[in-house]
Amino acid sequence: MDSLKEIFLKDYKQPDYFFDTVDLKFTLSEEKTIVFSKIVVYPRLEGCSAPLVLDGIDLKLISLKVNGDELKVDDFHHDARHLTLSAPPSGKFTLETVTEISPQTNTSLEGLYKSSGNFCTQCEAQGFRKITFFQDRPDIMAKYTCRIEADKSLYPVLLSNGNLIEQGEIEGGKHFAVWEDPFVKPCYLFALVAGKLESRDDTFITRSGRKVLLRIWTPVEDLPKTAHAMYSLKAAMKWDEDVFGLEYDLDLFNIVAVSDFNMGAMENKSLNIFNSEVVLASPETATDADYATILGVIGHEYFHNWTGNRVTCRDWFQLSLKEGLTVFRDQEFSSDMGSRTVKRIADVTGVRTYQFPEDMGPMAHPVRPHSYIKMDNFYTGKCRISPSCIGHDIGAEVVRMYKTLLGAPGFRKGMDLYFKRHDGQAVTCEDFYSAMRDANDADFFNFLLWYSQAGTPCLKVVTAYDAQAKSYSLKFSQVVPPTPGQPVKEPMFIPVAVGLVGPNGKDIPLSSVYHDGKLETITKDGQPVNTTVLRVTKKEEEFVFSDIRECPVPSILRGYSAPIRLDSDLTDADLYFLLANDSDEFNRWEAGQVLARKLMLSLVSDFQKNEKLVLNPQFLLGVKSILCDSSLDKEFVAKAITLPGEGEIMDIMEIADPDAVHAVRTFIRKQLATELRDEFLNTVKNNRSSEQYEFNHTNMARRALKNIALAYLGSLEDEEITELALHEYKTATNMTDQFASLAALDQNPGKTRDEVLADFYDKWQHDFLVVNKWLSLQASSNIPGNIENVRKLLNHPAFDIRNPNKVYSLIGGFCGSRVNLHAKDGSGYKFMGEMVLQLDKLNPQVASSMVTVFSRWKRYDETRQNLAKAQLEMIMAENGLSENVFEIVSKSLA
Ligand code: 0A1
Ligand code: ZN
Repeated sequence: MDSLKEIFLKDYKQPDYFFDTVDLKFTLSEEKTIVFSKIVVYPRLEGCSAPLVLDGIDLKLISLKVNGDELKVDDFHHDARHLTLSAPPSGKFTLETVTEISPQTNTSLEGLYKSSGNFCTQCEAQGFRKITFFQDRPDIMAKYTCRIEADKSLYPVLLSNGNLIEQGEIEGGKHFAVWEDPFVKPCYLFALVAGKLESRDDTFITRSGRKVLLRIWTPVEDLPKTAHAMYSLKAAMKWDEDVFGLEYDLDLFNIVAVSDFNMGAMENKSLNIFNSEVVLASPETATDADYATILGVIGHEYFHNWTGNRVTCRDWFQLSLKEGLTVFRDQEFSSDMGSRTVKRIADVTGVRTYQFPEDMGPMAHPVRPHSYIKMDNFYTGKCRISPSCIGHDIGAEVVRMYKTLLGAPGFRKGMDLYFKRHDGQAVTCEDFYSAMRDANDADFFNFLLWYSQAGTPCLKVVTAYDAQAKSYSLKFSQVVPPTPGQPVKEPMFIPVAVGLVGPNGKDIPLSSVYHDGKLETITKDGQPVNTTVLRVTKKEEEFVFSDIRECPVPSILRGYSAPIRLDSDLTDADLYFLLANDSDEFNRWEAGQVLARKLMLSLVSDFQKNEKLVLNPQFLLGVKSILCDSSLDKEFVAKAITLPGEGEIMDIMEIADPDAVHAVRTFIRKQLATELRDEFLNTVKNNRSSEQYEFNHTNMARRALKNIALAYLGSLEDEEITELALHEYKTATNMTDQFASLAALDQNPGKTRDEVLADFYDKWQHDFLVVNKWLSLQASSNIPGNIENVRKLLNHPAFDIRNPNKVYSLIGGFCGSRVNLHAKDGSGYKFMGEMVLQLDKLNPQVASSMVTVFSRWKRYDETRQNLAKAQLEMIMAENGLSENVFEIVSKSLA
């Protein structure tokens, strides 16, 4: 692996040559595809004599012409990665190449490839270089045309970006289509689709009266499952106009669903390509969670049209410029379409489950990395093990902090200025920062550190009430832990939203705070506020509220106003008080989570000392009061009674102990189910679906509550409960309820479990998305020794190692069981090692997402460390390892 090159942000140089127009022609056939490209090239500076270096991987060069003349062998150099023209003509010139590629054998699913008989492309981040020779970097923005020629009966539909300007027949049963994109774009937004597809059509009238044709393309049998995606698209278009004044800019918007796709979806200009998992839904086959994901991902890709496409990234280090911002926008969209609190809880859970662990491992990197070997590895978060999430959670949190600091109107002003300044450009995170700052004349102090410093800041707070002075003080101290390459950190600018809750459970109005030797007024429009945002910027710092007549309980970091770990001195009594009273619903939930984390950690320590586990009765009462509070939103209740995940607890332990954490979480769940059996039974009975499935918050919340109650009950090995779950399974009228009852039954090994799993497969074997749920449920089972079952499933006809969704379901699903993945006999690690090597030969992106399970091996005990390290070394020793896997394994072993 000596050819590996680490690329550094500090080495960024503007290109010597720009591209003006790019005319592409594809002749698609069964054996090979020929790509003709004609590019108008011009130098950035007059008189430039630099070589022109084009990227190209797995391309067969057939012809190379400059200004119409074939180049002589001495005038260019071609190796496995580049085509270099040593002395291009001065001034503007045309460059024509003809290349041959083989989409049929492309299992990496980047570049041009085939999925279920159809041609499709994936070019982000650096897949375009697998299609033709090009300066494959996002600051090369050009206008494209694309002519596609293919057999008409096999590929009746031919799509690319922009507008269809010509189409017709060619001899030999072939046909063609020519597409023209009027907007400049980087090559990563290029797309082509050719295949047998049908579309669901609809229209959207923009606020300026433009009529846009909306088309969602799928194989004909899937068309009925595209209604929700179309609803989501129209809702997203309307939302972006209402909230950001952003209108769609072409007369046509295409979405194509494909079944083989490495990630969730891709925002190619006017031709979004989606993993079918995040498009197709019907009440019978998709769960509420699937419906919500589809809404978010359709919104996300659509929103990229402005944040990513019209304004794009200068280089891949700026990825968060488009992803952080667009994830933030899709989070806001989903919040406005459903429950803001519940969405916030889900997003923060995502940050804790996927981002924080990464921050603690060898791949820890700032929001804007300083270097990479393979850019694909920086698409982080859950997106790397499941298409249902986009990742970039921390980038989105950084964008959210601008909004927290500026308020919604100030944030909108910043967005308006950003587009005014940069439409049609490839820019940097600083450009976004400057637009936010300049539009508001804001002082952001050292906020830019959020882009350059890695690691999750830990903020400690010590509180004190002075009854005599009637003042309340919050003393903050912050530490940013060291990460690879960044041993010493500076203090960060942390916006901390704070409210003080009085003994009556109501917020105390706040009008001033003493800080840094000054008394600052914190009123809004002359009125006291219930929540204020403190600007914590130093290593140690104190804020004192005056005129506080009774001792309050502070509600700190309301709405999770910064992506940090908070360590406060609040007592259990304070936390129970907040759980019952906080006006900030997010912090109400958070108080419960902090209590649960404390409880779980103390039980883990009992477990490790072989002491008897006993559930704190106050915790039980807390759960009971939330469960039985009919004034609360049902989905909020469902979230509030869900214990933190096993991973989250392992992350806060000195040495992660998967067995202890699993035993403790199982114990608490069983205890709660035993003690609150009647309450859970009533919850199930009172929240059954009687009406037709509808995607709305009230109905989804009811199902969420019913199903979490069922899940708790399912933890009891008890005949009555098994009967109940079986009844729910048999009478379910939608997948949400059916799958939840299956999952409840799945917890206990035995005949009923086996029968119901077999029944489910029988029913759904024709539907690959439902079958994936079935694979994933079994794979993630905590039943001891489940590895054997997973190995068996590798040979099941439903599994195919070439399909990323199936890999994420079965192999990724297996990683969901911490006890089996980290089994002390090493069987889980051995399995994953084997799988990574097999996958790497086929699809390096998918392989590298799987190999991340090893990256935090140093967090475990010595036995596990040795077992995991042995697998990493075994992978490292493999010949021909991809850059993707190499980067993660080498950094893990370093
Ligand atoms: N830009 C896409 C995510 C994506 C990234 C990389 C991919 O291939 C390596 C594919 C998709 C989005 O925002 O959804
Ligand atoms: Zn995105």
